Amino acid sequence: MVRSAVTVCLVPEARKGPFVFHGDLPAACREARSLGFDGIEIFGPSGAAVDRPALRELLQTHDLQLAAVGTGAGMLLHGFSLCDPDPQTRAEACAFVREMIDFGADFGAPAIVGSMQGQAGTVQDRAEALRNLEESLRHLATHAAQRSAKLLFEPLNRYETDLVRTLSEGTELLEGVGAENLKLLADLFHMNIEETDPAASLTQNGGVVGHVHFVDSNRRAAGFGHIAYKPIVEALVQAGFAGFASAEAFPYPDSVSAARRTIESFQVFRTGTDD
Ligand code: LER
Ligand code: MN
Repeated sequence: MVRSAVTVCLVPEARKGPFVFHGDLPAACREARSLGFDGIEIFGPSGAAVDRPALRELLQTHDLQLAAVGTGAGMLLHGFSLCDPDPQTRAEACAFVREMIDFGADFGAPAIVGSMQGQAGTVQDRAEALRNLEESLRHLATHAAQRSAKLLFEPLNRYETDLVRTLSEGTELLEGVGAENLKLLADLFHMNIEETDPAASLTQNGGVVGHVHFVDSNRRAAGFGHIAYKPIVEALVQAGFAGFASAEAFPYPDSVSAARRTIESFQVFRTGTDD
Protein backbone atom coordinates (compact mmCIF):
# COMPACT_ATOMS: atom_id res chain seq x y z
CA MET A 1 0.00 0.00 0.00
CA VAL A 2 1.20 3.53 -0.76
CA ARG A 3 1.88 5.51 2.42
CA SER A 4 1.48 9.26 2.88
CA ALA A 5 4.18 11.61 4.17
CA VAL A 6 4.67 15.34 4.56
CA THR A 7 7.90 17.36 4.42
CA VAL A 8 9.41 19.21 7.36
CA CYS A 9 12.25 21.67 6.69
CA LEU A 10 14.72 22.29 9.52
CA VAL A 11 17.05 24.55 7.51
CA PRO A 12 16.33 28.26 8.09
CA GLU A 13 18.12 29.15 4.82
CA ALA A 14 15.47 27.06 2.98
CA ARG A 15 12.47 28.75 4.59
CA LYS A 16 11.20 29.86 1.17
CA GLY A 17 11.61 26.34 -0.24
CA PRO A 18 8.91 23.82 -1.23
CA PHE A 19 8.35 22.25 2.17
CA VAL A 20 4.99 22.04 3.90
CA PHE A 21 6.21 22.50 7.47
CA HIS A 22 9.12 24.68 8.52
CA GLY A 23 11.15 24.88 11.71
CA ASP A 24 9.05 23.32 14.45
CA LEU A 25 9.46 19.52 14.31
CA PRO A 26 7.20 18.67 17.32
CA ALA A 27 4.38 20.86 15.91
CA ALA A 28 4.79 19.33 12.45
CA CYS A 29 4.57 15.80 13.90
CA ARG A 30 1.43 16.73 15.86
CA GLU A 31 -0.25 18.15 12.74
CA ALA A 32 0.89 15.23 10.56
CA ARG A 33 -0.66 12.77 13.00
CA SER A 34 -3.90 14.70 13.44
CA LEU A 35 -4.37 14.88 9.64
CA GLY A 36 -3.67 11.16 9.27
CA PHE A 37 -0.25 11.08 7.58
CA ASP A 38 1.79 7.89 7.89
CA GLY A 39 5.16 9.62 7.98
CA ILE A 40 7.32 12.72 7.72
CA GLU A 41 10.23 13.52 5.41
CA ILE A 42 12.95 15.69 6.95
CA PHE A 43 15.07 18.26 5.12
CA GLY A 44 17.81 18.95 7.67
CA PRO A 45 21.11 20.86 7.80
CA SER A 46 23.30 17.73 8.24
CA GLY A 47 23.22 14.12 9.33
CA ALA A 48 24.27 15.08 12.84
CA ALA A 49 21.95 18.07 13.29
CA VAL A 50 18.78 16.32 14.40
CA ASP A 51 18.57 15.03 17.98
CA ARG A 52 17.93 11.32 17.30
CA PRO A 53 16.49 10.27 20.69
CA ALA A 54 14.11 13.26 20.56
CA LEU A 55 13.07 12.38 16.99
CA ARG A 56 12.58 8.72 17.96
CA GLU A 57 10.29 9.77 20.80
CA LEU A 58 8.31 12.13 18.56
CA LEU A 59 7.82 9.46 15.91
CA GLN A 60 6.72 6.95 18.54
CA THR A 61 4.38 9.35 20.31
CA HIS A 62 2.64 10.29 17.07
CA ASP A 63 2.86 6.86 15.44
CA LEU A 64 4.75 8.23 12.43
CA GLN A 65 7.53 6.76 10.30
CA LEU A 66 10.52 8.65 8.95
CA ALA A 67 9.82 8.37 5.21
CA ALA A 68 13.09 9.83 3.87
CA VAL A 69 15.78 12.45 4.52
CA GLY A 70 16.74 15.14 2.00
CA THR A 71 20.39 15.98 1.38
CA GLY A 72 19.93 19.27 -0.53
CA ALA A 73 21.42 21.29 2.35
CA GLY A 74 24.81 20.04 1.16
CA MET A 75 24.33 22.14 -1.96
CA LEU A 76 22.45 24.99 -0.33
CA LEU A 77 24.75 25.52 2.67
CA HIS A 78 28.12 24.28 1.36
CA GLY A 79 27.90 24.36 -2.44
CA PHE A 80 28.62 20.61 -2.59
CA SER A 81 27.72 18.42 -5.56
CA LEU A 82 28.31 14.77 -6.36
CA CYS A 83 29.58 15.58 -9.86
CA ASP A 84 32.17 18.14 -8.74
CA PRO A 85 35.22 17.91 -11.05
CA ASP A 86 37.58 18.28 -8.09
CA PRO A 87 38.07 14.84 -6.44
CA GLN A 88 38.69 16.37 -2.98
CA THR A 89 35.50 18.48 -3.04
CA ARG A 90 33.57 15.53 -4.45
CA ALA A 91 34.81 13.41 -1.54
CA GLU A 92 33.54 16.06 0.89
CA ALA A 93 30.16 16.03 -0.88
CA CYS A 94 30.07 12.23 -0.54
CA ALA A 95 30.95 12.49 3.16
CA PHE A 96 28.03 14.90 3.67
CA VAL A 97 25.59 12.47 1.99
CA ARG A 98 27.09 9.48 3.86
CA GLU A 99 26.23 11.18 7.17
CA MET A 100 22.67 11.70 5.94
CA ILE A 101 22.48 8.04 4.89
CA ASP A 102 23.56 7.05 8.42
CA PHE A 103 20.97 9.37 9.98
CA GLY A 104 18.18 7.96 7.82
CA ALA A 105 19.35 4.38 8.27
CA ASP A 106 19.02 4.70 12.06
CA PHE A 107 15.28 5.12 11.37
CA GLY A 108 14.99 2.70 8.43
CA ALA A 109 14.66 5.67 6.03
CA PRO A 110 16.43 6.30 2.70
CA ALA A 111 18.40 9.45 1.86
CA ILE A 112 17.48 11.45 -1.26
CA VAL A 113 20.01 12.69 -3.82
CA GLY A 114 18.25 15.49 -5.69
CA SER A 115 19.99 18.87 -5.83
CA MET A 116 23.21 17.15 -4.76
CA GLN A 117 23.53 15.66 -8.25
CA GLY A 118 24.78 19.12 -9.26
CA GLN A 119 25.15 20.54 -12.75
CA ALA A 120 27.78 20.27 -15.49
CA GLY A 121 27.28 23.94 -16.37
CA THR A 122 30.19 25.53 -18.12
CA VAL A 123 32.76 23.91 -15.80
CA GLN A 124 32.85 20.42 -17.32
CA ASP A 125 31.15 18.56 -20.12
CA ARG A 126 27.97 16.66 -19.37
CA ALA A 127 29.46 13.19 -20.01
CA GLU A 128 32.28 13.85 -17.55
CA ALA A 129 29.86 15.22 -14.94
CA LEU A 130 27.67 12.12 -15.36
CA ARG A 131 30.70 9.87 -14.89
CA ASN A 132 31.59 11.68 -11.65
CA LEU A 133 27.99 11.47 -10.47
CA GLU A 134 27.82 7.76 -11.29
CA GLU A 135 31.02 7.06 -9.36
CA SER A 136 29.74 9.01 -6.32
CA LEU A 137 26.40 7.17 -6.41
CA ARG A 138 28.11 3.78 -6.62
CA HIS A 139 30.13 4.61 -3.52
CA LEU A 140 27.07 5.97 -1.66
CA ALA A 141 24.79 3.08 -2.62
CA THR A 142 27.42 0.66 -1.31
CA HIS A 143 27.54 2.61 1.94
CA ALA A 144 23.73 2.59 2.19
CA ALA A 145 23.64 -1.17 1.51
CA GLN A 146 26.02 -1.73 4.43
CA ARG A 147 23.36 -0.04 6.58
CA SER A 148 20.56 -2.06 4.88
CA ALA A 149 19.22 1.22 3.51
CA LYS A 150 17.95 2.36 0.15
CA LEU A 151 19.27 5.43 -1.62
CA LEU A 152 16.90 7.56 -3.74
CA PHE A 153 17.94 9.44 -6.86
CA GLU A 154 15.70 12.29 -8.03
CA PRO A 155 15.61 13.66 -11.60
CA LEU A 156 15.07 17.45 -11.48
CA ASN A 157 13.74 19.98 -13.95
CA ARG A 158 15.90 21.93 -16.41
CA TYR A 159 16.07 25.04 -14.21
CA GLU A 160 17.83 23.01 -11.49
CA THR A 161 20.08 20.59 -13.40
CA ASP A 162 21.46 19.80 -16.84
CA LEU A 163 22.24 16.19 -15.85
CA VAL A 164 19.25 13.91 -15.15
CA ARG A 165 15.78 15.34 -15.87
CA THR A 166 13.48 12.46 -16.73
CA LEU A 167 12.74 9.08 -15.20
CA SER A 168 14.16 7.37 -18.31
CA GLU A 169 17.45 9.25 -17.89
CA GLY A 170 17.33 8.24 -14.24
CA THR A 171 16.83 4.58 -15.16
CA GLU A 172 19.82 4.80 -17.50
CA LEU A 173 21.94 6.27 -14.69
CA LEU A 174 20.81 3.52 -12.29
CA GLU A 175 21.79 0.88 -14.85
CA GLY A 176 25.26 2.45 -15.06
CA VAL A 177 25.65 2.45 -11.27
CA GLY A 178 24.38 -1.12 -10.97
CA ALA A 179 23.23 -1.05 -7.33
CA GLU A 180 20.06 -2.93 -6.30
CA ASN A 181 19.29 -0.53 -3.43
CA LEU A 182 19.44 2.62 -5.60
CA LYS A 183 15.91 3.66 -6.65
CA LEU A 184 14.32 6.65 -8.36
CA LEU A 185 12.32 9.41 -6.73
CA ALA A 186 9.51 10.61 -9.01
CA ASP A 187 8.76 14.27 -8.20
CA LEU A 188 5.49 15.11 -9.94
CA PHE A 189 6.41 18.81 -10.16
CA HIS A 190 9.66 18.16 -12.04
CA MET A 191 7.91 15.51 -14.17
CA ASN A 192 5.18 17.98 -15.10
CA ILE A 193 7.90 20.15 -16.66
CA GLU A 194 10.16 17.49 -18.21
CA GLU A 195 8.11 14.42 -19.14
CA THR A 196 6.13 14.23 -22.37
CA ASP A 197 3.60 11.99 -20.61
CA PRO A 198 4.15 11.53 -16.83
CA ALA A 199 1.86 8.49 -16.54
CA ALA A 200 3.52 6.75 -19.51
CA SER A 201 6.94 7.47 -18.03
CA LEU A 202 5.83 5.91 -14.73
CA THR A 203 4.54 2.87 -16.60
CA GLN A 204 7.90 2.56 -18.35
CA ASN A 205 10.13 3.22 -15.33
CA GLY A 206 7.81 2.42 -12.40
CA GLY A 207 9.67 -0.76 -11.46
CA VAL A 208 12.57 1.29 -10.11
CA VAL A 209 10.57 4.09 -8.46
CA GLY A 210 11.01 3.95 -4.68
CA HIS A 211 9.49 7.25 -3.54
CA VAL A 212 7.21 9.99 -4.91
CA HIS A 213 7.11 13.72 -4.26
CA PHE A 214 3.34 14.19 -4.33
CA VAL A 215 2.75 17.77 -5.40
CA ASP A 216 0.91 19.76 -8.04
CA SER A 217 1.95 21.47 -11.29
CA ASN A 218 2.60 24.83 -9.58
CA ARG A 219 4.45 23.21 -6.66
CA ARG A 220 1.51 23.81 -4.38
CA ALA A 221 -0.15 20.93 -2.52
CA ALA A 222 -1.78 18.24 -4.68
CA GLY A 223 -5.20 19.57 -5.65
CA PHE A 224 -4.13 23.24 -5.92
CA GLY A 225 -2.83 22.94 -9.51
CA HIS A 226 -3.76 21.16 -12.73
CA ILE A 227 -2.17 17.70 -12.54
CA ALA A 228 -4.64 14.88 -13.28
CA TYR A 229 -3.66 12.31 -10.65
CA LYS A 230 -5.78 9.35 -11.73
CA PRO A 231 -3.56 8.11 -14.62
CA ILE A 232 -0.43 8.77 -12.56
CA VAL A 233 -1.72 6.77 -9.62
CA GLU A 234 -2.93 3.98 -11.91
CA ALA A 235 0.55 3.75 -13.44
CA LEU A 236 2.18 3.63 -9.98
CA VAL A 237 -0.25 0.97 -8.73
CA GLN A 238 0.24 -1.09 -11.92
CA ALA A 239 4.02 -0.90 -11.36
CA GLY A 240 3.52 -2.27 -7.84
CA PHE A 241 4.68 0.95 -6.14
CA ALA A 242 4.42 0.55 -2.36
CA GLY A 243 6.62 3.39 -1.08
CA PHE A 244 5.84 6.82 0.34
CA ALA A 245 4.11 9.58 -1.59
CA SER A 246 5.43 12.62 0.23
CA ALA A 247 4.09 16.17 0.03
CA GLU A 248 7.02 18.35 -1.05
CA ALA A 249 5.08 21.53 -1.73
CA PHE A 250 4.97 25.19 -0.77
CA PRO A 251 3.09 25.97 2.45
CA TYR A 252 0.34 27.67 0.46
CA PRO A 253 -1.89 29.27 1.69
CA ASP A 254 -0.35 28.01 4.96
CA SER A 255 1.25 24.79 6.20
CA VAL A 256 -1.83 23.18 7.71
CA SER A 257 -4.07 23.97 4.70
CA ALA A 258 -1.44 22.56 2.34
CA ALA A 259 -1.13 19.40 4.43
CA ARG A 260 -4.92 19.01 4.65
CA ARG A 261 -5.34 19.48 0.88
CA THR A 262 -2.65 16.84 0.31
CA ILE A 263 -4.42 14.29 2.49
CA GLU A 264 -7.73 15.00 0.73
CA SER A 265 -6.04 14.48 -2.66
CA PHE A 266 -4.32 11.37 -1.34
CA GLN A 267 -7.72 9.65 -1.50
CA VAL A 268 -6.96 9.04 -5.18
CA PHE A 269 -4.62 6.26 -4.00
CA ARG A 270 -7.54 4.64 -2.13
CA THR A 271 -10.42 5.24 -4.54
CA GLY A 272 -8.70 5.67 -7.93
CA THR A 273 -10.59 8.90 -8.72
CA ASP A 274 -9.64 12.59 -8.59
CA ASP A 275 -13.04 13.53 -7.05
C1 LER B 1 14.48 20.03 -5.54
O1 LER B 1 13.79 20.74 -6.50
C2 LER B 1 13.70 18.88 -5.10
O2 LER B 1 12.69 18.52 -5.65
C3 LER B 1 14.20 18.18 -3.92
O3 LER B 1 13.38 17.12 -3.61
C4 LER B 1 15.61 17.71 -4.21
O4 LER B 1 16.44 17.78 -3.15
MN1 MN C 1 11.50 16.83 -4.98
